[in-house]
Amino acid sequence: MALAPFQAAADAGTHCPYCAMQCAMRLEWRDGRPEAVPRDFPTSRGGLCRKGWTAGEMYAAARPAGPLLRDRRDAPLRPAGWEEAFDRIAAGLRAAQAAGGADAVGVFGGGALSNEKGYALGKFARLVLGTRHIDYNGRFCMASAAAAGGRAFGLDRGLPFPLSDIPEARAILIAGGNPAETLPVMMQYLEAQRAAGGQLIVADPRRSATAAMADLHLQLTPGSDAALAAGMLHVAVRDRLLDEGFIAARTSGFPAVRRAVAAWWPDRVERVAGVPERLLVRATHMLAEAATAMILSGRGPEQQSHGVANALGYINLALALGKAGRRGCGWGTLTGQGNGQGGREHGQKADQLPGYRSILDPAHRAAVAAVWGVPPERIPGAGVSAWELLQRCGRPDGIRALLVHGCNLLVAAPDAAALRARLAGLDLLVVADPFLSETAELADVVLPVAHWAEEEGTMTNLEGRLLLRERQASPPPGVRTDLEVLQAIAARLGRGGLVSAEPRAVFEELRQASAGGAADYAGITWERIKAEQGVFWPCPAPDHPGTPRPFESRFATPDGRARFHLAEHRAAAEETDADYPMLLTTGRVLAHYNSGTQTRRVEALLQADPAPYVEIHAQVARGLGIAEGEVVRLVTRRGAVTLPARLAPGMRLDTVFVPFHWGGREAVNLLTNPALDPVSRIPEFKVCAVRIERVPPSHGESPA
Ligand SMILES: Nc1nc2c(c(=O)[nH]1)N[C@H]1C(S)=C(S)[C@@H](COP(=O)(O)OP(=O)(O)OC[C@H]3O[C@@H](n4cnc5c(=O)[nH]c(N)nc54)[C@H](O)[C@@H]3O)O[C@H]1N2
Ligand SMILES: Nc1nc2c(c(=O)[nH]1)N[C@H]1C(S)=C(S)[C@@H](COP(=O)(O)OP(=O)(O)OC[C@H]3O[C@@H](n4cnc5c(=O)[nH]c(N)nc54)[C@H](O)[C@@H]3O)O[C@H]1N2
Ligand code: SF4
Ligand SMILES: [Mo]
Repeated sequence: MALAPFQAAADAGTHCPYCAMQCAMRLEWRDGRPEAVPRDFPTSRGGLCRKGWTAGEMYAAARPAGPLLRDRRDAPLRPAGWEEAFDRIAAGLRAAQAAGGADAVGVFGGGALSNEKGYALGKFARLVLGTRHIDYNGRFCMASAAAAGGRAFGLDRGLPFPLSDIPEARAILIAGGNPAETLPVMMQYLEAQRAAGGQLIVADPRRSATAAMADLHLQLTPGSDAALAAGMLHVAVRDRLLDEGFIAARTSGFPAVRRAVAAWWPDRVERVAGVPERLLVRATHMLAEAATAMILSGRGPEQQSHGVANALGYINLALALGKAGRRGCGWGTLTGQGNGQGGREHGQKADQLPGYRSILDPAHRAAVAAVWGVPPERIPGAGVSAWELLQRCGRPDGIRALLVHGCNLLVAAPDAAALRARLAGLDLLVVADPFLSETAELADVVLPVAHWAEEEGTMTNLEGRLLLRERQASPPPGVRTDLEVLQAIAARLGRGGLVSAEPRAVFEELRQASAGGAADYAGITWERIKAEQGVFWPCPAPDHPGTPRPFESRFATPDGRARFHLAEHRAAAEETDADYPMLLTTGRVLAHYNSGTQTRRVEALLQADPAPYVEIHAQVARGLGIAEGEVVRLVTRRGAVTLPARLAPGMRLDTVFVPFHWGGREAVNLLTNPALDPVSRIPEFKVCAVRIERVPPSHGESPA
């Protein structure tokens, strides 16, 4: 099922299918095979990482040639026509809602979807299905940073400055991010910063590739970021490093935070976070004494049951040092997914309407209802967060039918065994995916959809810059686009007029629906994106230049001041004990992307990292009698996984690390803790208690 080149304009380009760098590229055809070639662009500047270079090879992989359908729960998937698949879906949705009401169906989206798809999915859920139950995988990703940024600055804009400002920071603290592997093409900006004499501090329990290049590595205990940040602020107060002028002129709420951090003596921080006083003091002075500094947050501090407090702790530090709201300074979160930024703005979230509006605010509801041409009462209320939505699945009084676009739940969500049972209890599971993911394998109906280079659409990168992906290839016959799928299901349910299958028409509607909202796209056109190499939101009018630095003169709060928040350290939801004496943390490697659906289908990437493994400190391994490559069993309160050990001298003695890109019995999410942050509802992917067991040789599998 080879792809055919699409007769695109000579200057038509796209952006990488993976991370939020969205490096610029085009597909060229060599010997009939698509090959990714970098394009010049102000962000990626001609760069691509290994995943970007090999992106074209994804299309060599097998894909379903048409819909697949299961006649009974225990029957195998069989090929079906589109009409039959749509009939089955429409009948299943009607039956679920007849039995359990409008909210008996759920929709699950993702941050890989274009702005148009994310927007259309939100509208489809609210108006076509009339359900309040929609949420998306960004809840596993950016939710804590988004909540913290919104609270402190009045606006969640991942990076409140363009990447090109990074070299202007004299010091940078990266808190729990590993861009050397997760945003490799961004490293040129950090390298330029270093070349200009700037300093880099990394807070990470592992000596990650990024930590290895830092001037200072704070190797904190997983789950202790709020304590570390409070300790740094304590030192700043003690050593008179505060920017009192900035605090007075541009912030509110400092006195209470100042009182709270008084209790975070360096020796207490050392006990809780494991960072020695000497390093704590040095890091604080490095940040404070630099003329300009940035704090960049990754998923390390954010994917925790206290993820919002952790993020707010680092924001407090940036504000107290006066390192925000001016050139070369700021707290920012490194958005992960290709459209992780746009995907969290336009209504895929349970409590959100387009343009970052609230579904609970009567004025916001009225504004969006007017664009949608419905009375505001037609828009349902707020639903529940991603994990809570999944918990309701397969229960008679809960969600009976679920539509998934853009998430491989069985690999990406925590406590995967419990989740599998919930999904198996559904009356109808529909998965739209370009590939047969682990979750699609469990579905009643699989809809093969076009993706990335086969379609056009807009994405919003980690800087808040809108980008245009132009079509590079024709999708295989038998494949439809997500928008065509939504349109067809809507038509079956008698509401076809509500959703357009044309990306450009959807974007035009999104412009209107976002107008006047915080993430205002009203002034952005596809022509402008192309001519100006991206446009930064908010951009309320066609003659507005766009906003690369939204906080330069004032923050987005009503009074224009950034707000300090109490950011109390609290222990992780699960602490170590005699049965589970170590900590497990999880994350990424360079060669694979998220649930691995895409990168595990690219030969070069699979060769680079063919299978998961557990990183253990060499000394700990020696103590347990474990040799390099030997298979060990990791056991948590939720499950057990058997993996080969990699002895890593850069681990903490109390912590092991497993990448999460694999499914089946090797999925680390069989082990992780679904404890949620009270505000962001993000699960605690980054810390749980684990036991390591040696596997007697007779039971061991040979390491992959
Ligand atoms: N190669 C590759 N690149 C990707 C992705 C991918 O899957 N593969 N995914 C994309 C997506 S969706 C995202 S969200 C980003 C994620 O990008 P990152 O946030 O950079 O990635 P992670 O590996 O999840 O976590 C970063 C670091 O947090 C550390 N960490 C663990 N626990 C703690 C803690 O308690 N405190 C602190 N301070 N650090 C901790 C881990 O050791 C890890 O090195 O990457 C994007 N880019
Ligand atoms: N243990 C642990 N678990 C984690 C994390 C962690 O650090 N540790 N990180 C979490 C984070 S940050 C994230 S973002 C998630 C990511 O995990 P997932 O949500 O699973 O994300 P992906 O693997 O990027 O993509 C999911 C699916 O979308 C499909 N897809 C791609 N483009 C399209 C499209 O245009 N339309 C449709 N319909 N489908 C498409 C892909 O083929 C893939 O099967 O995992 C989370 N899970
Ligand atoms: S850095 Fe991200 S966007 Fe750029 S080529 Fe690599 S995976 Fe693609
Ligand atoms: Mo993510």
